[in-house]
Amino acid sequence: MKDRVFSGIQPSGNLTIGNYLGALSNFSKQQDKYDCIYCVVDLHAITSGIDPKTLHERSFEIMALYLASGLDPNKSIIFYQSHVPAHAELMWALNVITPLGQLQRMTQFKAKSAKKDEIQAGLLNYPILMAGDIVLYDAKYVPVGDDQRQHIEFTRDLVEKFNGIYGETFIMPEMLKTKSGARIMSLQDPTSKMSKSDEDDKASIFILDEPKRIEKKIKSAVTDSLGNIDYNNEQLGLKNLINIYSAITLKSPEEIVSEYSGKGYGAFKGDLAQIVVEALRPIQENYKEIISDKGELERIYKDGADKANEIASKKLSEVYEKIGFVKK
Ligand code: AQP
Repeated sequence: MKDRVFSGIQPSGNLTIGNYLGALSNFSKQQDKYDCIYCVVDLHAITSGIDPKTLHERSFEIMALYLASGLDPNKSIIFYQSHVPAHAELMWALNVITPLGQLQRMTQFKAKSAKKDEIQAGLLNYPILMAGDIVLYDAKYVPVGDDQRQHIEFTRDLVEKFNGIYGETFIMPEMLKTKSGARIMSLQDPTSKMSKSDEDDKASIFILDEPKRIEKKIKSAVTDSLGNIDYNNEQLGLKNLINIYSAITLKSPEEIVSEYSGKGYGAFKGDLAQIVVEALRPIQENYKEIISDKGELERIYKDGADKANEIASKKLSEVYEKIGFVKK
């Protein structure tokens, strides 16, 4: 039997190349080796306070992008999280054993709650929902970007805790590392990560951005006044651009630095823009075709939900039995 892979992306905004390089581009690569389950995590997305119309549109967009980037519904299970009730149900069972202090120490919670006047419990409990997503399917590997490392560690802690209280129930998951898994930073502030919910449009390159827009954003990306191509922590803006270049071409930062040594930022940025445009072109073309056939899209996600429900409801019954709930 193949090991299982699980991952998901929130429909909380337009997908960025951070989402693409950190997560999505790795999804389809796992399909032949593993038993893959990919979810559009819409329950997570509502922690961002997204309005219903935008959530609805983004949910279709991400499903279409999953397929456009090469996910094959005959090989992988692809579905919406809200179509499988066991996600929310398992979360409750995990919620009651999670220490509050651990949730309050999570970096993502601290960063997101710092921007809010009123902090909702959903934002705090987000990592529990994520842990449940993973363990519900006995996933061994989780392909996520580097920014999610802490959430995977949290999931591992929770597995240990649950298994310790109720006996061996969940598999210990691991982050699936890939070559292009670097953390991509904002083009306008290279100290914060590129995020789909960033309000500054120039901070992110979106997968569906037109070529001219991509060129413009890369040209206006923040660099420095040193003017020499180098890879170090004094030139964080440039370092981030080199990471993007490296993640797409799989050339090492050292190779890239030596290729551009003596050339200005303009030449480097021009080439990078072309590399990004060409990497996204096939996905954008596939996307246009897929999104125009909503009927087929619906058939795919409904079929995915049926398959996911079958696996998830069995696991939830096992969990409920371990906890001591009376069987119905
Ligand atoms: N900047 C990034 N670099 C590398 N990987 C990234 N990911 C996100 N941003 C980067 C990876 O993309 C997947 C998307 O996960 P998500 O949508 O569940 O949540 P997220 O990490 O919170 O993504 P965003 O774009 O920052 O969304 P918002 O703005 O809504 O919070 C994950 O695998 C993540 O590692």
